[in-house]
Amino acid sequence: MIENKLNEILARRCGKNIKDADNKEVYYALMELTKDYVKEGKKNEGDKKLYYISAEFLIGKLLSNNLINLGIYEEVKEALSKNGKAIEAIEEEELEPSLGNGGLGRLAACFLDSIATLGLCGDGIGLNYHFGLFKQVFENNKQKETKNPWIEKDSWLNDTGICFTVPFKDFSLQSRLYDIDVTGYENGSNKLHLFDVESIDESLVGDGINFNKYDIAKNLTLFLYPDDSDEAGNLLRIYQQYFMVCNGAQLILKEYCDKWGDLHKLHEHVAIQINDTHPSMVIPELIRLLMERGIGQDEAVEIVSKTCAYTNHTILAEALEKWPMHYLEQVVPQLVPIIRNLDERVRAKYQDERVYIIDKDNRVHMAHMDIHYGYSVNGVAALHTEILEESELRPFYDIYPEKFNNKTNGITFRRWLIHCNHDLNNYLESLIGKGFHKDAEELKKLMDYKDDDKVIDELLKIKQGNKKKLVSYLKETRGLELDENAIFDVQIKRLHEYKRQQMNALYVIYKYLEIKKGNKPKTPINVIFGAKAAPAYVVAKDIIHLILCLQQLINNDPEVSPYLKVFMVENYNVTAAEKLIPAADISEQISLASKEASGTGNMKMMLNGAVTLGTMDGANVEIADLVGKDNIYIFGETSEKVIDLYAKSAYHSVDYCINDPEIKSWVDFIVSAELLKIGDPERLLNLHAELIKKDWFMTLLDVKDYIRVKEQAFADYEDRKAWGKKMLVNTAQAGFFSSDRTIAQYNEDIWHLS
Ligand code: 26Q
Repeated sequence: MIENKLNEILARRCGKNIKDADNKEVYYALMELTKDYVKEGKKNEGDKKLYYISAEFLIGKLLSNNLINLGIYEEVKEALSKNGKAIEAIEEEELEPSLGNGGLGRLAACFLDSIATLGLCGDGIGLNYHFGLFKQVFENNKQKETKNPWIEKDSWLNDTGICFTVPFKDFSLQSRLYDIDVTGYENGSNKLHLFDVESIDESLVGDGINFNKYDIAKNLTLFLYPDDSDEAGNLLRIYQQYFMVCNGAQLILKEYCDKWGDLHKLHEHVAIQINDTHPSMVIPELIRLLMERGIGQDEAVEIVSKTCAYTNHTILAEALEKWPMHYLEQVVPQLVPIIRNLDERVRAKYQDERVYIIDKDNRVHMAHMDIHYGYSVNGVAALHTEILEESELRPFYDIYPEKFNNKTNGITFRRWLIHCNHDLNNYLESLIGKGFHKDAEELKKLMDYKDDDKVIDELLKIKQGNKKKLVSYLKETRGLELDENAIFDVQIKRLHEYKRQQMNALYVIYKYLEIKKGNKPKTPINVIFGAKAAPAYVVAKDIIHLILCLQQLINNDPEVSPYLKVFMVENYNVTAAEKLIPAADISEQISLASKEASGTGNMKMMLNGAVTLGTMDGANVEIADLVGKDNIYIFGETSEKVIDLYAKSAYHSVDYCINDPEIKSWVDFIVSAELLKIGDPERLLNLHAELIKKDWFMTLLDVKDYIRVKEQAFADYEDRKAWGKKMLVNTAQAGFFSSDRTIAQYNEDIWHLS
């Protein structure tokens, strides 16, 4: 059946059949087949519709995910293999759309999957970045950014023909809407709406990622913004944000009017979830558009306030968007009187300047606008929401306790288990049936097998198989030579000081020195990193440099490399994550307590049977609760202690160096003769000084406890049976972290879709 269809499509497209066509031709044909299935299939509908508006949707490759959700993966795989083609080879042909930085963008993608899977009527709204996030290459042990194209002649984008006009201060732009189908797992489909600029010009971009930042009409959707800091970059970000929300608001009103008509009742049929503050201008923009359509300002404010809900993803002060008013005046003067009016309403009611929208330096606090003029404010893990309520957003919580709620993040098991770990998924199905695909809590049935040696053995075998596959993948794609019999210790996430990759690097130094002293580990250790640094984030780039220098030093040292190796995986992205996660033994989640809002990589690794080594931060706290202390390795100071240290300015990293010769020896190794010979002395000296003089995220506070607990984890790994049991418990308890649960809660508490 599918074989015939595929042959028909190929015959029409290139006059070939499956056997004769090349992998790329088969890939395109499968894309067409997928789109046909969606066209003929069920669309999710309802009396109320959700719009999840986000500057990032880190969707990853779509082919296999769609085939799984449409229920035709196995049939396609068979049809291909009958004709001498491997589905894995076809998957390789797809370019990954990197339309997100990291956690927040990937969360949005998992949410779309779950919204469709639950049969809810909800679409995504975002931007069609032509190059997405930069591609990372390593040169001279440093990160270099290059462009990362993903749109080909044929792609998942469907041109809708829908165009809007977006007014800026001195000119207007025409937009064009492209849709990507979002398939639900054995359910109906929704859409991801990505807006582009009609006049975009890809030829503005050369080899790197530089381009003329001032030619807005040609450059607006070329790149996704990493957190950059120069003025032209910031302005471009505001152009992007307004372009997104102006188009989004027009689309929402158009769809609403086509179906319902009476704008006074918008909030009864529409919910808008604002993904962090990047889309916050949708609030004044919607008010503006409602007023243009004849609704009075008071009522417009009220309608919008009953329509919009806000999710906070960070408590790092520097990541909370505060735009100077003169930026907004330069880009979108039409919003300025509306924002001033919203601020005046706040000032008329509250005398506390901490809750004003416009501060005394004339900067607009986007989050404050969301909280006052949205009906829900949520954090993304229990601890994170608690910190928002008790400290970061305390004055707002005092005013609006009823708006605050927690929605602990989740991940879609379709991608992060069924697709990325076929062997584990098949084995789980054979033990507990397929129920967990739709009801993730059914994974708990696995607990019945926790003392079953045969099951434990099989889980260990599957992990070993995944390690073997990762070894070949990294050899082929990155030229890395991992040891398949080593412990795979994995830290994969954006590079940021608060995530403390530098602490892991200090462990590597400690272990290197131990091995040199003759203290060799029983089982070799592969310390694996994957991380991109924002191009303008100097310390983050210095940390990458340190790790790459350690990789060169250690992996080429015949005395040490049989016991310890370091790997920094170039261009870590969703595709790489899908290979790394099933192979991980230890999941490094070592952020400074209170700083990681949730984390979602922690959930992915847990589900795939890795054991967490982490601080009591973000969703780690909930993981610890679920698996119990025997099945997780926790270390480090608590968030209370950390918050207190900040409040009292009582942390001085230099004291740790002076008072503890061991810590000093590890830190000083960064500027040892060995490393200075390999690396760039200026960069290594800079990082060394940073750690001793600043260490804003308190690496040295926790490094000793980290090393102690990590050594314990490695020691425990030796008892294979006991370790296998920990793996089983982690997978069994991961059901809570299905994004189906998260979305069901968003719907129950916030969206109220039928
Ligand atoms: C801001 C201003 C200018 C340019 C860029 C930005 C910017 C871009 C992206 C600021 C923040 C982000 C991304 C934040 C993010 O990914 N946060 C993560 O969200 C996850 C999903 O909730 C959490 O699991 C992580 O803990 C959190 O760090």
